[in-house]
Amino acid sequence: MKTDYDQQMQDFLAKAKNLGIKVTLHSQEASRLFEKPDRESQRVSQELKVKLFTHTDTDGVSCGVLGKLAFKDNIDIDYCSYEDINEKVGKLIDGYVEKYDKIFITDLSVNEEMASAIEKKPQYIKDKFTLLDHHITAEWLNDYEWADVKVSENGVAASGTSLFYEFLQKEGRLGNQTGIADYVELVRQYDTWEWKEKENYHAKQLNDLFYILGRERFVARFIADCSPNFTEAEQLLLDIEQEKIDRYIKARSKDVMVRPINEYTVGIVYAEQYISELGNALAESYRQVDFIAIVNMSRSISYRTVKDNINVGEIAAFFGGGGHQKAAGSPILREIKERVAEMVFSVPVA
Ligand SMILES: [Mn+2]
Repeated sequence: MKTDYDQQMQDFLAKAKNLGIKVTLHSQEASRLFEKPDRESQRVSQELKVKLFTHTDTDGVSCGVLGKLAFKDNIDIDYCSYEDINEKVGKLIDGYVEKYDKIFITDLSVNEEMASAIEKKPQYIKDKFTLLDHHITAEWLNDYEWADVKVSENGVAASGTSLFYEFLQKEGRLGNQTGIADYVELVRQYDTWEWKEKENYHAKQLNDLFYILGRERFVARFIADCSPNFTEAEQLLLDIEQEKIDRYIKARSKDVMVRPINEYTVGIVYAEQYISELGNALAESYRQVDFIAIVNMSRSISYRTVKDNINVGEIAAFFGGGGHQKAAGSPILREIKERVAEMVFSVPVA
């Protein structure tokens, strides 16, 4: 892969030679321009400047870990939600796309408007993009050459991290770091909720550890050692956390409002923490509802169901979001937050 600059230089040198002009090159520059193609591609791969847009959950952030392992300091990572991904990608393509050789979007997707904005760019810019997602609501993106959306592979449910891992492996960009395959598999099992069926609590605890450590510490921990075997200190933190989770679920369970939404009966609850765990626990205990909607006013709405005839991905899509059949999410618009704030203070409570 030649850069535009290299091509221009080589054209210039060829012209100069034809005209009989002697051009003296700095030796480093000369060897760089006249390297054999295989060495050249090695050089480019080392210097490749990479941008990654990825999701903010354990699966998305683990794509960040893999990106760091593969590209070291040459990767800039932007953790995004469904609310800001399009704006961020838009800013990149209109402003600083030239800065990067490769742009990944993992574990979440752009909307139609942004997809066609990418598609309208010249081929060399489109070629920089690789979108890897596993959400069924993003399958339409497979019409684009630069997108690869796979919900499952060979009958195994995929996750953002498992897709990115496979991609990087194929490209030969990862070494064989101890435990990396185990780490990726646990992230996949958690994200696809397969851990539940397999009763693989290690996967669940890895996700808990992500929330305990926070994004920066989690990334640093797994870059340094991607083995998912917990240290003694990590295990203690996890035990303390589990006690907190159990208490939180018990308290939130008492606050569920059962309401009709469209043709469904829904259990609605306000909560900000332990969303997946809470959603699952409530869906298990409120058997009379079709699904659980967890409203986190400061962020978004999460949908969970344990019923096979309900597809919360479709319901979330109806409210401007997306996701899977049993777990999905949609944003809360600023306008709605403002309306709720007005309502909260419109009725004085004696
Ligand atoms: Mn995911």
